[in-house]
Amino acid sequence: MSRPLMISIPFSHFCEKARWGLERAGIDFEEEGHLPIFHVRAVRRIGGARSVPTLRTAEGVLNDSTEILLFADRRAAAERRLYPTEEGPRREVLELEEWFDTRLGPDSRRWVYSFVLPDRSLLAEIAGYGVPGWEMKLLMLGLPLARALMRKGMRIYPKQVARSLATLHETFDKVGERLADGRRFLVGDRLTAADITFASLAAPVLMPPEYPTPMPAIERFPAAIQAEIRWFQEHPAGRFALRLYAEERRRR
Ligand SMILES: N[C@@H](CCC(=O)N[C@@H](CS)C(=O)NCC(=O)O)C(=O)O
Repeated sequence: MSRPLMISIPFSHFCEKARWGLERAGIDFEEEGHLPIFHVRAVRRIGGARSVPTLRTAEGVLNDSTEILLFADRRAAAERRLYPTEEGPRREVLELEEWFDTRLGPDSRRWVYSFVLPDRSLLAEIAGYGVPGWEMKLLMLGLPLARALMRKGMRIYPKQVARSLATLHETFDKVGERLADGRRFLVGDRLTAADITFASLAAPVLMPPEYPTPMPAIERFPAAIQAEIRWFQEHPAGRFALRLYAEERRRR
């Protein structure tokens, strides 16, 4: 079979997590990008369920970013592995990954969409990269409907957005506490899936310059949002994720 095919929403942070893991592990794969809503048809076409990233491999279809990282890990050379082989540290990495996947990922997405979704030109700038032009045209034509569907799907409502922002602060504080002893990585002395997951799922609130799809200049946002982004960027956990992007995020 040909090389693995990843269906993505290119700017999605869960897709970035999978992309980073696959690239880090040295897996040669193809990426097919779509806009939200349009991704569903592409995912179904390769036998997936609904969400992205979805990876078609010779062994079957993987419908979850952690499954994709585990797949990449099994094929990686020893020095590129994403999970420790020792039982204790491996469990620790998987637990951190699960925590970031279930809290940080949805929280950062909800908070960022709350100010990007209403702004047509910001949305076009962020979402238009690496997707068919006709999808972008249709999305812009049907923007009120698309916004309503996305708000409902991700529960982007004021109360939920405020709660997500508070939880983001707590998550950063907890990660910061873990890093307070000066460690370079979350588990052990080398990059693991826990680091990749934290950095990529935190990226929407940090806007690292190395993120593979365009990030708007933060001056584009209202002052209160800029202040929040600076808080994240200057937090020890934020500085940690930005360092990982600067030092470890090498593109193919
Ligand atoms: N647990 C999943 C979550 C992935 C996820 O939430 N993907 C979003 C994009 S960021 C998505 O596909 N949302 C649209 C949908 O579910 O149809 C994973 O780790 O892969």
